[in-house]
Amino acid sequence: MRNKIVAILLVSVFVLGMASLSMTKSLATSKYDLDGNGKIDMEDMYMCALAFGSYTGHTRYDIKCDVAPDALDGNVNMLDIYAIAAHFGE
Ligand SMILES: [Ca+2]
Ligand SMILES: [Ca+2]
Repeated sequence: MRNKIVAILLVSVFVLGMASLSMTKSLATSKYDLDGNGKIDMEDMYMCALAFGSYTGHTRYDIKCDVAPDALDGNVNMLDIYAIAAHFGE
């Protein structure tokens, strides 16, 4: 009986651990997830497309969309679209 309780406790701890691990993973934000919904999807591509061709100080410029190269270059262009597309679905 006691062994059964210990086993159940161990399984519970394991399941909780896995659950919190997967939650941490899904909540981890990526700079390519522009709208922060936890997924790099069409919404992010769309946001970047709206800012496409803009630059620092431009009315449509959105610093969140300027993801490439790693140190942002002040321009939203094909490099940024491509970087998001490369991580699409993550
Ligand atoms: Ca997103
Ligand atoms: Ca850029």
